[in-house]
Amino acid sequence: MSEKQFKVVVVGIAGVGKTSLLERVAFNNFEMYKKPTIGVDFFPYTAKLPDGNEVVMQLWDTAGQERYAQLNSAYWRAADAIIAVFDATSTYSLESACQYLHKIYEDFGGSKIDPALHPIRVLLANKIDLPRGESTEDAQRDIATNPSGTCGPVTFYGRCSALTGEGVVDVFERIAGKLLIAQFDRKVYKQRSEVLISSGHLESIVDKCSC
Ligand SMILES: Nc1nc2c(ncn2[C@@H]2O[C@H](COP(=O)(O)OP(=O)(O)OP(=O)(O)O)[C@@H](O)[C@H]2O)c(=O)[nH]1
Ligand SMILES: [Mg+2]
Repeated sequence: MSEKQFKVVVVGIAGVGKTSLLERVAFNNFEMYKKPTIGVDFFPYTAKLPDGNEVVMQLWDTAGQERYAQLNSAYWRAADAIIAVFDATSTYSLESACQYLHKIYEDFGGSKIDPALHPIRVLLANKIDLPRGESTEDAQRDIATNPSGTCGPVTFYGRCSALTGEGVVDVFERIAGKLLIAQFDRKVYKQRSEVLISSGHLESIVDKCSC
């Protein structure tokens, strides 16, 4: 079992199915009529990987309604992973999910920061049980073939249905695996920085910097 409880924040506009997704993965439950989330809710979840590893997560369910949008940036601070959810039948929700991912990437320091220090970023289509219009399919195909193009760097693109459960556990297992790898990368990054600092190398870089 992982020593750390990983913080996983779920974002996306209202009605894309964030709460439904988390209720499906945490409790294997689905309700057709749900109240909008107010503020933030938490769901505990432990992913069990095929190799026997268990990864403990705290899933943060944010409110998609516009009036809560300002609050969200406080929630994703110190997140280990971000899931930006969209409704597979809505191109608008896909564009919004990409905007969230882009903003979060910039908030964490964008390309100025070592990739090891960024959270895992997942773009996730929900409601794949519903039929999609042609333009939505085209937009999703474009994103799927190059998700990093419009959303900033994306760790992976997933598809699921909270209603049927299709793809849900897979997505969280995949995130769990990536979290373990990211934890290892961060340790390596920290050790490398410590070696550079103790050898005086970092100070000499800072000395030469005109910034
Ligand atoms: N067909 C279908 N409907 C879904 C699915 N997931 C959620 N829904 C429905 O979509 C509606 C909104 O779901 P919520 O989970 O409340 O959406 P949300 O993103 O949490 O919304 P906010 O809390 O307002 O941000 C509900 O009526 C759900 O039953 C899905 O995979 N398929
Ligand atoms: Mg909700």
